[in-house]
Amino acid sequence: MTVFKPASSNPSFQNSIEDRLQIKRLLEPTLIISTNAGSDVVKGLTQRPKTLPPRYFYDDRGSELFEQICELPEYYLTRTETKILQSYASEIAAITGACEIVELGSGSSTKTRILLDAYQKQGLPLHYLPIDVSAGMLESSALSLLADYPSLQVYALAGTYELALAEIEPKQLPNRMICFIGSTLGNLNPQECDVFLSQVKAALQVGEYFLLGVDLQKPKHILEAAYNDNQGVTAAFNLNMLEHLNWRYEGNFDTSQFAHWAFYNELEHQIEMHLKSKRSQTVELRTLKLNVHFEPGETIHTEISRKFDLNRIQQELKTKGLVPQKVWTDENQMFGLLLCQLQDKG
Ligand code: AVJ
Repeated sequence: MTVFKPASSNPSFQNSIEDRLQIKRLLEPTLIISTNAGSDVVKGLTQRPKTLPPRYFYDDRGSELFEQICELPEYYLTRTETKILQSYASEIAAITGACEIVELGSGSSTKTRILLDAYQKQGLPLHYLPIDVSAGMLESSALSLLADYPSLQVYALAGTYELALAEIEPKQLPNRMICFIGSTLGNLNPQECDVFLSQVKAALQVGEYFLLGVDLQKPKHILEAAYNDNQGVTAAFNLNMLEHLNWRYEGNFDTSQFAHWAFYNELEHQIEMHLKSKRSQTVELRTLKLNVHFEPGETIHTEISRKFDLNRIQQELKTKGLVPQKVWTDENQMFGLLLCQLQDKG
């Protein structure tokens, strides 16, 4: 269901914010009940060890908590990637030229502003297609961007990457760049990563671009501090997933009976986040007709956050026809930004 007003037919007239905004919801609550959505939760909570998909972090509250994480002194990722973007955004705009900026997991779109500024400076048209599972976040960030960029057009999609990548509107500009920044790729295990990159490839035409931000491998103490902050914001973010399930599936998780647990798995080069049951307890999710029993100390695995090797990820992208054109990093090689071009569809 799309609700928007047709753009003004008089081009000399400055279009209002509503005229420049489209939001399409691929995740309506009714749709969720009528399809088999939630089956991922049932599957995750009935296996051993228990798991939940990380996208359940991002209800409106979770998206806000993530914004707070980005500001934490221990969480170097956002700050570092922002610096890299500030240094190279004009180069990115020069390479891609006029292009639609599709952003997966756009959140608050704060870093996107750096790109928009660069395109605007070069006199390029601004078409932005943010995709996020949090519709509230999408709407508020789109409105704030539209107020600040008078020529910006926003076509927002509320939904999962998979749904959204298959639903992107026909292109109105010569080129397209799919942006996946913030190291969200790290949430996918190697197999899911492979599937995802194939979906990106399928959504692009030869000659189009993929901008990828990845967190790089580094000493354990730095990584573990970033996921166990002193103020407990990451713990609140992890626990909020249970509140989200309570809301979405009429659950009765008591978050005071679970604890945040995050560590770096050096063998797999990944941060793992879990929620640990403080006691024996049974939780009900009414909508899903599911009762879940927890032993004391039993865990739910909520997230992996993989840390990448710049050479390896470049190789992997190449096997998908996504050939890195430019690879940038910060002075301490904490974070990497790669601009790839799709060179073959084969
Ligand atoms: C948004 C997936 C990149 O893995 O660092 C932050 C999410 N989890 N703190 C990350 C997250 C815990 C974040 N990503």
